[in-house]
Amino acid sequence: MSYVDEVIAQVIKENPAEPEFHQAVLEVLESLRPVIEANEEKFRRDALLERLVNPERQLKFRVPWIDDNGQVHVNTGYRVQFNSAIGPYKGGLRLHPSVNLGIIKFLGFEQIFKNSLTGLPIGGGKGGSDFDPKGKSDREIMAFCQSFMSELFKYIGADTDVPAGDIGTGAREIGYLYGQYKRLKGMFEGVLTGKGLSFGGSLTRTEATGYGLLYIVEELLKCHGQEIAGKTVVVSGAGNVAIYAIEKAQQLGAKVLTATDSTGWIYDPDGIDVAALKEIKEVRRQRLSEYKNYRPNSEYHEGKGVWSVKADIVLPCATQNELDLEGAKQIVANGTKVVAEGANMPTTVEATEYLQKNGVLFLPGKAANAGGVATSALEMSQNSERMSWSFDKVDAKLKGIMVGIYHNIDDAAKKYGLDGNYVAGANIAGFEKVADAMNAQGIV
Ligand code: NDP
Ligand code: 2IT
Repeated sequence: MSYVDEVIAQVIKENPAEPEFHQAVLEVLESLRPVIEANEEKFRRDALLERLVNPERQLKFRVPWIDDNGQVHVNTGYRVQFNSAIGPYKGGLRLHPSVNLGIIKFLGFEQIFKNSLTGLPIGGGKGGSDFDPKGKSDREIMAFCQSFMSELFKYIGADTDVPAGDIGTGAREIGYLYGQYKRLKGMFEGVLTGKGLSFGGSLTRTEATGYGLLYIVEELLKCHGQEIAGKTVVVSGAGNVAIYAIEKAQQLGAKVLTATDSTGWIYDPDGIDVAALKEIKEVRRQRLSEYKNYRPNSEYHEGKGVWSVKADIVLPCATQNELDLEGAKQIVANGTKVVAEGANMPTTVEATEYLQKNGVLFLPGKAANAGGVATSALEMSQNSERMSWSFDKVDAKLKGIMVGIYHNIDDAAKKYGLDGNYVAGANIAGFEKVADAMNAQGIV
């Protein structure tokens, strides 16, 4: 059996009931075959892949908190510190009822390669909890965040592990988490990113993932003799990534037709009204069905179905495995030219293969949504030098990073004869830097 196949078999055997983690590992290791097979004996002797797929450390802890009626609840908290070869662990905290260890491991594993692709010194990690922030009062959110941090603070720090936002964790949650960390540690340090601007946050971090997604799509199109202006776009999600992807797409002259949340989706033939979307989601924390009150010409549909809308560009920005084979077939039939992942692993393996085989230019999340974590690393730099950079300075750096990522993954794919396979290119380019650092640091 080849070394890659041996490690895939081990991962499946040793991590039962973690299908998302298997999916993420399989995708990366399949891409790495040409790299590993060129030097198989050395990789096998050093157990490089076993070290890569086993987190350096995984923490699981109890999070008790009291609701507004005096009832005590107990959630489970996680932090997976996956790989620190190139820098402190870095990655978000997801608060969603679906969270379990396998989901945090898939996200932490992806983060290793994504963070490497940014070119900045950040390792891979992820955390979160099965706590559901929906429908909770501000006081309940604060109670949860304080309890979560009362355990997590022992294991993180500005030079060891720097968490940030993800699904269900936005500016409000980061504020409460930061306040509790500072209180317990007695230290004002850049231990979280996505902080408020009044206490060490970076301009552009809120916008960064969505804006970065459009910057890399812009470069992809440019290298294929096209531009974003005049294109139609389908977006899924209505959270942080989706909102700022829609905003930047429209600034660049595209028309975004859709957004989704977990209950349904909207279609606006005149282009999504971003101000209305922000009001509904960021301020009022309401369902998307409210959008019709702002835009009578729009449609609201319960449930799924957004991939049936015809567009030139499709940007899945909600959650893992939301775009399946059936959706991919609709997208191809609609003549879509580009699919770029704003979310982490939103496209199933079968859907990805179908899109690639049918000539769709496909950018994987590791590359396409790396703008968020890259800007988090810029926030860390600003905190270290006790400075704040202007919006334009951070935005220009973000754009430079996204353009750089596109060429890095394009070159890596070409180097192995896989021209246009950006999945392989991202996995290979991300891996090469991490593997080099792991080799140089000996068996640790
Ligand atoms: P938010 O919580 O701000 O928004 C998530 C959006 O996706 C909401 O509209 C939510 O709907 C929807 N959603 C979440 N889970 C599901 C589900 N199981 N089924 C259907 N819809 C769902 O999160 P973000 O925008 O921050 O994150 C979106 C994606 O982008 C995630 O995959 C995340 O890992 C990834 N990402 C985020 C980055 C960041 O900087 N925030 C950086 C890079 C990647 P509802 O409100 O109804 O639950
Ligand atoms: O998936 C991701 O890259 C994020 N949720 C952002 C992580 C970060 O540390 O900014």
